[in-house]
Amino acid sequence: MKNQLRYGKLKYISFVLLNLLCLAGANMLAAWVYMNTHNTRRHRYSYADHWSIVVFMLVIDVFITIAFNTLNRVLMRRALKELVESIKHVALSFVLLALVLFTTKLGADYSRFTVYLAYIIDLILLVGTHIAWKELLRRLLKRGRTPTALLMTTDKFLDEGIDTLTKSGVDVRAIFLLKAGKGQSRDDIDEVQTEDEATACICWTPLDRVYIYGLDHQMIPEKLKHACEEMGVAIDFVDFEYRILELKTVANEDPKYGALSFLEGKRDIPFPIRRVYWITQTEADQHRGFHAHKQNCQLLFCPHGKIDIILDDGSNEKKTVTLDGPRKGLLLMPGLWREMVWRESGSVLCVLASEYYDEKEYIRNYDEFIAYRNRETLPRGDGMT
Ligand code: T46
Repeated sequence: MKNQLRYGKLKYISFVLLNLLCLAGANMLAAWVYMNTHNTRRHRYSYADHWSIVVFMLVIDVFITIAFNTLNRVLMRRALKELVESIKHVALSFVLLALVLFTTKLGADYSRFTVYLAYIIDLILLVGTHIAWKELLRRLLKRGRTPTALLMTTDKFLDEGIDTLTKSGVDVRAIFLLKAGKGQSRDDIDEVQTEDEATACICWTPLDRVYIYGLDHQMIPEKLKHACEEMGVAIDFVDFEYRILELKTVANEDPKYGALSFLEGKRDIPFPIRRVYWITQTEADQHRGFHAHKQNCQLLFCPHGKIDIILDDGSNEKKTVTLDGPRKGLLLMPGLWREMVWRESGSVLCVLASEYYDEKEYIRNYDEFIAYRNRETLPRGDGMT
């Protein structure tokens, strides 16, 4: 995250300055009100004291802002949270100032009324300007720029994801990579590795969108979703309908010992595995399937034999993927109509699924499927790739 702090500090400074402005303005107003309502005691009012208190208040404000970090995640705070944080901020600085005022001679000369009033006005200005400024700052940071994005993907689909987004005119500012071991990464784009880093990136970087590529929605961390919601950053899926995967295989030097293929949870499968099932003892030329899933993501493979998977996205064009060995996997996202044809008797079809079995999640009628495709904005790019 090379650039994250740069943006962060900039935004942070703008809020520190706002705080100071609010406090200075509040103090002026309070003094003005005081002078116009306490004419008889005007002679007791010392400008020198006034200014020393103003300076003191401002120093306290900077101290609170930095030391107690009251502006932490200020861009993420909603109105109510903003109010609570501002009350905390004002109360703290009031207590600090009160401690000094009431133990020095200043307390006698300078009206406490002015101090109370200054803090009340400060609180109102603080909440009002912060809320307005947050919105304005977000707009200013986004104005006239190429749309910027954080791309969440796995290292398997990284280059593909960046290419797809770049071609559509999106500037990929950062990547949140779910790494499969050593994995690839990119030197030219900042990389976040933890949920916290990704959340911070959303708060501090002027992003327009988070794009998810090749991952199921269940892989998006709650924290990230929440941050996007708070920051008004949309989450979009740039996805594919299916992918043919080469499954990791360890072949023995002596072929008579065979080969071992394997799949590893998050590393190879972009969804949480909730179910595993397999179809056996099917005779050649038998057809199964004829349905689509609304939510279920799957990884299909055929460790033994040969099976054709015919995929239909509701357009006229159908695609056939032949699973004919243990090294080949087919990653299927929801929303595709499929038909399986057994090309060899006894071929075995194994499936890893993201959902528990739920008949309501199936679409088994083709007309319904077409209506579903037309109705639903599927969370992915257009068509089968
Ligand atoms: C898919 C293709 C590749 C269960 O009770 N639990 C289960 O987990 C599954 C998968 C099925 N069933 C029942 C439902 C039916 O009464 O088993 C029966 C046969 O299922 P279905 O006709 O859906 O089988 P296929 O071969 O047409 O489809 C299966 C999967 O259902 C489907 O998700 O994508 O394999």
